[in-house]
Amino acid sequence: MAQYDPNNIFAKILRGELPSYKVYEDVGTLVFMDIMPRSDGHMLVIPKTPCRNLLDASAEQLAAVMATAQKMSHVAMRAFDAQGVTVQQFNEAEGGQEVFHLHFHILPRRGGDTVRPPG
Ligand code: DGP
Repeated sequence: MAQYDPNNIFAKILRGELPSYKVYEDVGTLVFMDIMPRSDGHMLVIPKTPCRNLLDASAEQLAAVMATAQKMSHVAMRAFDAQGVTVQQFNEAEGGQEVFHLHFHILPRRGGDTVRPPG
């Protein structure tokens, strides 16, 4: 597997070098709105420390990211008026990953909707 690239887009967002619409932050994680939302309220949860994807994540990073993903799922239900939540995560280009900093997609869902495919 390739090395972590510190110049990936999400690392730049973490360093404040690129703008983002932040919705939540704690000591280990950051949450911001996806620039190409596939459902209304599409959020991304990332660890603040370098991690390419699930394959090189530490137990601490996973615990922090999953705890935040659960919080944001509740946010999706309440603030984004969802009736359900889809959580997605992709690993390596062949697995559908486009940005190589670990992230979980939080997709608020409503009755009768469809999640648009990535890309
Ligand atoms: P993937 O690596 O396939 O799990 O998806 C990457 C996601 O990141 C995709 O839904 C679009 C989003 N994205 C790409 N560039 C930016 C950006 O500059 N800002 C934000 N907020 N989201 C981005």
